[in-house]
Amino acid sequence: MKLYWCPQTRSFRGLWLMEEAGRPYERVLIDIRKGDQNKPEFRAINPMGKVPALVDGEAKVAESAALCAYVAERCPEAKLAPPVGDPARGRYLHWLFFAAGCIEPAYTQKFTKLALAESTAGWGSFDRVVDVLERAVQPGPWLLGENFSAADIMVGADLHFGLTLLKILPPRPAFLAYVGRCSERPAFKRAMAIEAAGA
Ligand SMILES: N[C@@H](CCC(=O)N[C@@H](CS)C(=O)NCC(=O)O)C(=O)O
Repeated sequence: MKLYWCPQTRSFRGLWLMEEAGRPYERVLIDIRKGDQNKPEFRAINPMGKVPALVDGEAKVAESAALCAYVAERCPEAKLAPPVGDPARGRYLHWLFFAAGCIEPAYTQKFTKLALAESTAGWGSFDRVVDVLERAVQPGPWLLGENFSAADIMVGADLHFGLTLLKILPPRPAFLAYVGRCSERPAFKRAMAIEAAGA
């Protein structure tokens, strides 16, 4: 598998994912600060011209949550997703989609101070998303209980960057504890080291 990435971007999720998956993979640097994402070769992989993206033989995948779902299926030995038929799969999919569909737009709304009716915005409001996340990560250790999953990569990365780089999340104890558990994972540490070396 080839991961197309760029340091200090959302492609950290892809790095963490591949490190959790544990299979050998190739990293291809797409320097979005130099415009690599606009080259036709990369647009053929992700027409949006955004990282991360993944190529696996004939398969092309973009969107971080889709990468998570794809790699979890592709590498079942890493146990990054409950198997089909397991009731835990419901909540797994819920949190995977929640990260893309609710956390990201809630952050954007907070940054832009965009006023929207809660019933109209698909994510309700920033405060509603934050409260729901707090209840989700509180019991721990992971979103699905004892089993870490690719949903923790999506939600964990958003909470980590929400607390650190973006400083947009209130530092509630449940968030600090959950992000602390995420950042203690060896795969997270390896992904951070790759980021640091690439930056
Ligand atoms: N929805 C995408 C977002 C990816 C994204 O926005 N990547 C940014 C970097 S953080 C990017 O590649 N920007 C380059 C550009 O738009 O030209 C995902 O979740 O993977």
